[in-house]
Amino acid sequence: MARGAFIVIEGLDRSGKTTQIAALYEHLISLGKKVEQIKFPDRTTAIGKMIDAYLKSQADIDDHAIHLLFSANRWESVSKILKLLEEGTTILCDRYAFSGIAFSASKGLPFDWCKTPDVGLPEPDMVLFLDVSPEVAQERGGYGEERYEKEEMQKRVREEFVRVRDCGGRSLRWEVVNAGRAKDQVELDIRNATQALFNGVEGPIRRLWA
Ligand code: Z5A
Repeated sequence: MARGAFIVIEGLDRSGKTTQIAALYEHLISLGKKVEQIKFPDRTTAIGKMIDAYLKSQADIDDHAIHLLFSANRWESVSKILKLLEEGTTILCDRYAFSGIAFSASKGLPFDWCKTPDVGLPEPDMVLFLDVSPEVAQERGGYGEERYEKEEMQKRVREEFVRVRDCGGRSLRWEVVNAGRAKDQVELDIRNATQALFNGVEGPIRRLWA
C-alpha cells in the first residue's frame, strides 16, 4: 500500500495558508481520501502554550530558546506524523521547519544554527510556498495582533524564505504559488500542483536535511 503524502504549506502571515489548507482538505474529503490537517506551532501542548504566550507578548523568551521550543514542538509530533503517513493518510501541514528558520534568521540568529535542530524531521513530499507581498498581506483581516506581524519583519522573513528554499537539499520539492490573487484561483493552482500526490506516495519517508 502506498503511504500518505506529507504536504506542507508555508508563507508569510495572512498569505492564506489556513484558508487554502481547509479548501484542499474539503476537496480531498469529497474525493473520499484519508486526510488530516496539522499546524505548527501546535499551541495545544505544554511547549505550544509557552510559544503561544510568547507570540501574544505575554512572555519574554530569549531568541535562541524560543527557536528551540518551536523545533521541539515539531519533534513532539513526529510519531503522530509517521503513524498517519504509514497508515496511508495524507497530511496537510500549516507551517513547518522552514518557518522556524526564516523567522529566527530574520531576527539575526545564524542561519545554520537555526537549521540544526530540525535536521532529521520527516521531510515533506512537497512544500507549497504561498507568496504574497507584505503590503497585500497587511490589508487582509487580523494583521497586527501578534509579535511578528510588522511590515519590516515580514519583509526580512520573505527574504529568508528564499535562502531556506535554496538550502532545501536535492530531494525537497518546493513550489511557489502566487497567493496575491483571488482565493479560488490560488485554490486551483494548489490542487493542480498536488493532485499527483492524492493517491499516496511510493517509497520511504525521507528525513529533512539529513
Ligand atoms: N513561527 C516561528 O517563528 N517559528 C516557527 O517555527 C513557526 C512559526 C512554525 C504564528 O504562526 C507565528 O509563529 C508566525 C510565524 C511564527 N508569525 N508570524 N508572522 P501561525 O501560523 O499560528 O499564524 P499566522 O501565520 O499568523 O497564520 P494565519 O493568521 O493563520 O495566516 P494564514 O493562515 O496565512 O492566512 P488565513 O487565516 O488563511 O487568511 C488570513 C485572512 O486573509 C483571512 O481573513 C482570509 O479570509 C483572508 N484571505 C486568505 N486568502 C485570501 C485571498 N486570496 N485574497 C484575499 N483575502 C484572503
